[in-house]
Amino acid sequence: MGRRALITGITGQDGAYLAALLLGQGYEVVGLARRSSSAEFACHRLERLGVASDVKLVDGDIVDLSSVVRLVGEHGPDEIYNLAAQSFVHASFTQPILTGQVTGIGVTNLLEAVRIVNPKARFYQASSSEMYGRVQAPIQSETTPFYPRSPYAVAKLYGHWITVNYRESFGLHASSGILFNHESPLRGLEFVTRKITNGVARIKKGLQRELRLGNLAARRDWGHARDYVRAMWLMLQQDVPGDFVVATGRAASVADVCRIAFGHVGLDMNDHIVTDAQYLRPAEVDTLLGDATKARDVLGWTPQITLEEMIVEMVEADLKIAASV
Ligand code: NDP
Ligand code: GDR
Repeated sequence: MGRRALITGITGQDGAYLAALLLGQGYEVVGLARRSSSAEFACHRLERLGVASDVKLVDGDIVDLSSVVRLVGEHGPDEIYNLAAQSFVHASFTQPILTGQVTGIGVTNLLEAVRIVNPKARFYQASSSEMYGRVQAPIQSETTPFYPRSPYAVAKLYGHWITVNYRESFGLHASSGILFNHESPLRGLEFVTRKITNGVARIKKGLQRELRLGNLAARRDWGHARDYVRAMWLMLQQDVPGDFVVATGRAASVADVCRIAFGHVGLDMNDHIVTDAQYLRPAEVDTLLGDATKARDVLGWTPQITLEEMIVEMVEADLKIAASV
């Protein structure tokens, strides 16, 4: 019998890559998507990967317990991947309550649905390196203490611990993936890597002259979303659920990403970057660097795509988009 997966957040970056991965493995994929007045745009990422017609989209919202209970009951998934979130850190400072409801309490809604109607389902929670915030160790692993620095990170920390709690309290097969930043050509335009690659492409094509950014010194451990969704799937294939850091083990600054992206098209970043205080955050996460030893040893997972390869892939994809404007 084929396996069935339910993905929340299927219209986002990771949702698209994970759907493609699972379809390739022969899964039936059901995706929870919010009703929208612009539904014609909702599937653009799934369309870019050529899988939009292969997934079954169902209306729902993870804040709405009744819709989640109904979906988990009706579709009886073997695996549930909770990728839905208000995921933009900057926006969480201006919409802290919404972020808490979606990114935090939404996780409990799903776990309640699993516990009540389908306790055999395996559950994945999309936790985040942002939970380390003001880092308590130079390299962060599953045992490093957390110190969240934004309403988003506080909500994710709640989501992480409620997942651990349901595993320990009710014996659910619930795993939490503590994923460090991962990017791709499907990344939302507001996140810094895509903002840079899109900006570089538009500058190269003469569509804009400058690129306005915030903190160029911030350092992140950046990987590729295609690599990272594989780690999610591997977590749910284990006999024993757990928590796993997923990271490359290499950090680079926002300025480094600019250098790679501008360099690829033969431009000097110093001619185009303008720093703008509106992109600074009330509390910043200065640096993150992950230790994915457990993921390597237990899951057999290692990243395949380098930062340079990823940024070049993103610039090339954005050049194509800019050329069609
Ligand atoms: P995106 O922002 O691209 O996607 C978020 C998804 O959540 C979208 O499909 C969005 O739907 C959906 N969503 C938002 N609110 C709700 C709601 N109330 N009910 C149902 N769906 C909702 O995020 P990514 O794909 O980048 O990330 C996936 C998950 O992983 C997120 O939880 C994120 O916080 C987490 N994460 C991401 C990392 C990264 O570097 N990308 C690193 C660590 C964790 P819509 O299209 O309608 O807006
Ligand atoms: P992050 O990603 O906050 O790490 O969260 P983002 O790309 O937004 O910021 C990364 C770093 O770049 C700095 N920065 C800017 N950021 C944005 N967005 N725009 C700018 O102009 C800019 N200039 C500098 C930021 O200050 C920050 O330090 C992402 C999200 O996907 C989360 O959902 C996920 O949990 C974490 O990654 C891991």
